[in-house]
Amino acid sequence: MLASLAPILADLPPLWPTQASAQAGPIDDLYIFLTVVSAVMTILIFVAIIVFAYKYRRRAHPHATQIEGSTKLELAWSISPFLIMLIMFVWGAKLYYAAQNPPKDAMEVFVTGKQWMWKIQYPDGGREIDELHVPVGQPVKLTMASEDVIHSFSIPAFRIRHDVVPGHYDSVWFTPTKPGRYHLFCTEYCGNQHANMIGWVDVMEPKEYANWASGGGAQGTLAEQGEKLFQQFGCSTCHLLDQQGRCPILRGLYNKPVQLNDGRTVTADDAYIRESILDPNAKIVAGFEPNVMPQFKGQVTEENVIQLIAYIKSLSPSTPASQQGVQQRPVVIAPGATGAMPNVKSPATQEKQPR
Ligand code: HEC
Ligand SMILES: [Cu+2]
Repeated sequence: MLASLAPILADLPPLWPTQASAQAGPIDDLYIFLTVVSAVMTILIFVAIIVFAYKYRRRAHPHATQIEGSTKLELAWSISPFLIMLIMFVWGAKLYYAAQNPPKDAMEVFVTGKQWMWKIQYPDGGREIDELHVPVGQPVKLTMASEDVIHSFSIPAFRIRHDVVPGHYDSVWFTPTKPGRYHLFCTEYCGNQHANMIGWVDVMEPKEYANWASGGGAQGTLAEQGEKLFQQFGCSTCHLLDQQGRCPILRGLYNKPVQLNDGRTVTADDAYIRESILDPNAKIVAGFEPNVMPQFKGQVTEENVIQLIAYIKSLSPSTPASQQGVQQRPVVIAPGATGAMPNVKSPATQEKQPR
């Protein structure tokens, strides 16, 4: 009986998937710590139940006696679990914080989840479905959007997983450490074909990767694709590149502060630009009118938005703001007069380049 089980057991995947990213080891260490603490506590509790059940059984103690509490004992079993939990909290918070903050030199890849596939876009314009190619040793940041329902992007070998919620961007990052081919899953039930929403990550040696990537996009870089869409959707008729009419100039917009007509200041990051395209009235730039820019929700796909953002990004030189001189985008100050179209401009503020 046992002998016939052996081949089945040998075929089972290992308890822990391969560790193929820089964060896999530290995450496993924490997980092992949690498991060991839970196991030890469980054993302690069960041993105590059995020992006390025997020691204080009714036959040996027909008459109940009063036991006074022990402050020392109570303090010990309150404070020690508290300290152990604190270790879990600090350890977990550290890993969580690291997971939320991709390094600045991370390579950017865009992922769109759609029933039932993962669409991948690279900055050079290349695109794939259910396949992600990355070079070993290079931090990679994924910016993820959903075209329909909630999906969840997971690469067990990298110990990463993140929900991809429609309506905004989610992101994860990792540094692959081992060349190979790893599974990529959707881990949120997202419809009847959910189980087929599976792909592969190919981690390649840098040279091999350069070879693979040299093909690039057949339709130009992501930014070039975005530029085409910018013409196609008529954005260019309103947003002139160098001349401010009824519409803000988009050159130099990326990652700069934007003053809104309600007095708030926001940063023009991916999420802000995405919202400005899909739902322009959500935030109105100070000095401009609402209801001028048409809503593009339903007309442009999440993939199109990623291309448009890449184009708008390419209009911003990546030199630090302090060196941009005249190219820097003027910050528009909200005009006091209501509805006044011409706007007062202040000289460019010397903003530090936000991360
Ligand atoms: C009919 C003219 C018009 C068209 C067409 C138009 N926009 Fe706009 N856009 C505006 C106006 C007016 C504003 C400023 C008011 C606001 O914040 O919605 C604006 C704001 C923006 C902003 C925020 C700018 C900032 O300075 O913060 C972005 C980004 C943007 N548009 C992108 C686009 C893209 C991309 C397209 C094409 C898909 C497009 N727009 C098409 C008129 C237009
Ligand atoms: Cu899914």
